[in-house]
Amino acid sequence: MARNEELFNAIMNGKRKDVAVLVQAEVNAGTNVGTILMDSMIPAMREIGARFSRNEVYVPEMLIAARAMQAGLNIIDPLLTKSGHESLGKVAVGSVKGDLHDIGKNLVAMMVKGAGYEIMDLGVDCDIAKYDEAVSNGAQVIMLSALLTTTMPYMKEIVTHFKAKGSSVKILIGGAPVTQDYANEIGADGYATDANQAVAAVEKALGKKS
Ligand code: B1M
Repeated sequence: MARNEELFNAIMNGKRKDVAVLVQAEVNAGTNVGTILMDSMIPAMREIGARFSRNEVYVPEMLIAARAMQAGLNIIDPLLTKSGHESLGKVAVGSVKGDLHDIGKNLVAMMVKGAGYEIMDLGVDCDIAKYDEAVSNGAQVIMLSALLTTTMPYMKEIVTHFKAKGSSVKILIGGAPVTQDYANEIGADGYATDANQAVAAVEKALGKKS
């Protein structure tokens, strides 16, 4: 599908209600939700970030764009969720301490949930105690999201913490500045560039697929 310019601009301009209407219209027209996300919605977030880097927009504009994006994701969320299936496993997901970005984390949570896993959404600004609690409550995998170069190092602290405890929990990491090399460096069990790959990483970590 070509980019839906109206939807792209509505996200960029933070028009929450318009975004909801436009996403619903695409869904009603039978457009694949992945296509809506990849062709129009995620590019809008990238563009707002690029404009922020060029000092053309500031934090408030990024914030209202994020809220508009979330309004669209709220429509997509139930469509991705499989119903009537037994959970394939328990997965906790959170943005690490100091990081308030949650759009990518929410998207990852939706896709993993849609693939049949039970999601424990820990929210943003998660310290080690939060992940610890999730593991005590049965999480077999924890997914760490970081969007800032300044919050990435906390991922290493989390991995070190669980390794020192001898925990069997699988730790997967992701987020815009995170790389496979970084995952290798800190000893994480896996890395994913996007929400689709995150599903594959969970399946691999739990031995559901080779
Ligand atoms: Co912020 N911000 N922001 N921001 N923000 C970025 C990240 C930035 C790149 C913008 C820029 O300069 N171009 C920059 C970071 C620079 C850096 O660290 N190198 C930045 C900055 C600097 C900041 C502040 C410091 C600004 C300030 O206050 N001066 C501040 C920090 C706040 C904090 O966290 N403590 C800040 C604040 C904010 C808002 C609150 C205004 C808002 C967030 C609102 C919200 O999330 N509810 C915001 C936004 C919206 C952005 C941008 C524009 C968009 C992020 C986004 O939603 N992307 C962003 C620019 C950009 O990313 N190009 C930017 C869309 C989303 C679908 O993609 O999150 O990458 P993403 O997630 C992807 C993958 O990364 C992956 O899958 C997702 C789906 O495909 N993924 C995982 C993510 N997590 C994963 C976990 C996994 C696996 C995959 O686990 C296994």
